[in-house]
Amino acid sequence: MNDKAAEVVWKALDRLAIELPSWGFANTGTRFGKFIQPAAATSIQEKFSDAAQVHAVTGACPTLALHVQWDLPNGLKDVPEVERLAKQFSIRPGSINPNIFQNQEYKYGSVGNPDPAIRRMAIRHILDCVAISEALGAPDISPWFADGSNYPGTQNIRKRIGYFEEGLREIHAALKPGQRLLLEYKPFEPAFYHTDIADWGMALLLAKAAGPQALVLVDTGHHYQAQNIEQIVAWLLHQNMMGGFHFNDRRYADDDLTLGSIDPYQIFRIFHEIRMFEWETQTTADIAYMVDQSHNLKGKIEAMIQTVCTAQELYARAALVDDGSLARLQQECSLVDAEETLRGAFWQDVRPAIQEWRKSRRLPADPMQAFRTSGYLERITRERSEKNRNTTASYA
Ligand code: RM4
Ligand code: MN
Ligand code: MN
Repeated sequence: MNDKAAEVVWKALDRLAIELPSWGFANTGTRFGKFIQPAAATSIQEKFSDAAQVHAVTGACPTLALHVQWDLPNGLKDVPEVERLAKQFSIRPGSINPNIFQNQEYKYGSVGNPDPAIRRMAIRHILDCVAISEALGAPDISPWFADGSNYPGTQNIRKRIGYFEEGLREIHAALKPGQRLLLEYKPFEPAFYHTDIADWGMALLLAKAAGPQALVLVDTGHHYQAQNIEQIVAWLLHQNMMGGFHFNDRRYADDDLTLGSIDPYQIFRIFHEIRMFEWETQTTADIAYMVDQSHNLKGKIEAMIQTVCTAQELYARAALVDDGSLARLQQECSLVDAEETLRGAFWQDVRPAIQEWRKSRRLPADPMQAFRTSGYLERITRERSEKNRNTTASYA
């Protein structure tokens, strides 16, 4: 790779920040049970501590996404504790994720529930999250709605759209300048007949109905097979409605597998769509790049390091696409050459340039190895295994 290309890689990496999910460090499982890991985090302090390890070796993860019910069970009252941990571990709180899917009350939905009292409960919780976001100076509130139904005829879909419009409008009205409401969509699971926000079109229309600070969040695992995700991203960019990503990979459904483990070319194409947009418009897209993965078999911290390194590699490769020539080739309809411009960048080995970038930023050249030799994993395994042994793994 020549110096000019290496410079492009360095510049790209300098601007790529990836947010880690607090829940990615905790014990998680499948719908059949949890696999308990002796080193898994069971407190917010441990989650901050683990995230700080990933940031220490990659330099790319300054923020931690929080799930309010799991990480701030007492709501606003827990803000000082979170601030203390953020300071202690030099990791800022990231997106604030309401939980409107776990309580028994949400059996038939949250903001889309036919019962006004339950809709109120859900809206109140999200309003609390808006207040938490403000208090923490973490501007993105990122709700995922599990709302939907399992059988035809059992719910009035249009009525529920109305409930969502109304509820989201009220929530939007509580936003302060700078705060953003990122609406995530998902086609199915846990609902298997209809999901109230099933795709990007529904999320987009609801965001528009809510107000200008509402945008769409794309979770890469929340699509049907073969859906062209970069096209969705292109549309959202074109509409100035692209708010953030939840990165993960999948083969079948919402598998939450490691980013790029199944289809790295897709993530590359998504990154390139964003870079091309920025190049054409000479603007910077304000997109929150977040990871939403749960590794029940891989070691959690290692899996996160692997994820971040993969994201950096794919982002760097996307940066190597010569957008000027690509634009010209597209205009001329030089199909093979245009495709080769894209594909050629994808096949570049950016790893040596990334290593050099790491060294120049006083980061370990090999983050995984640095983590493995740090002794951190051995220490937390010792400290946490007793507590984890007592964790329930079964459904019953
Ligand atoms: C959902 C969705 C949300 C995440 C929950 C735990 O499938 O991806 O973003 O918060 O899982
Ligand atoms: Mn998600
Ligand atoms: Mn998901």
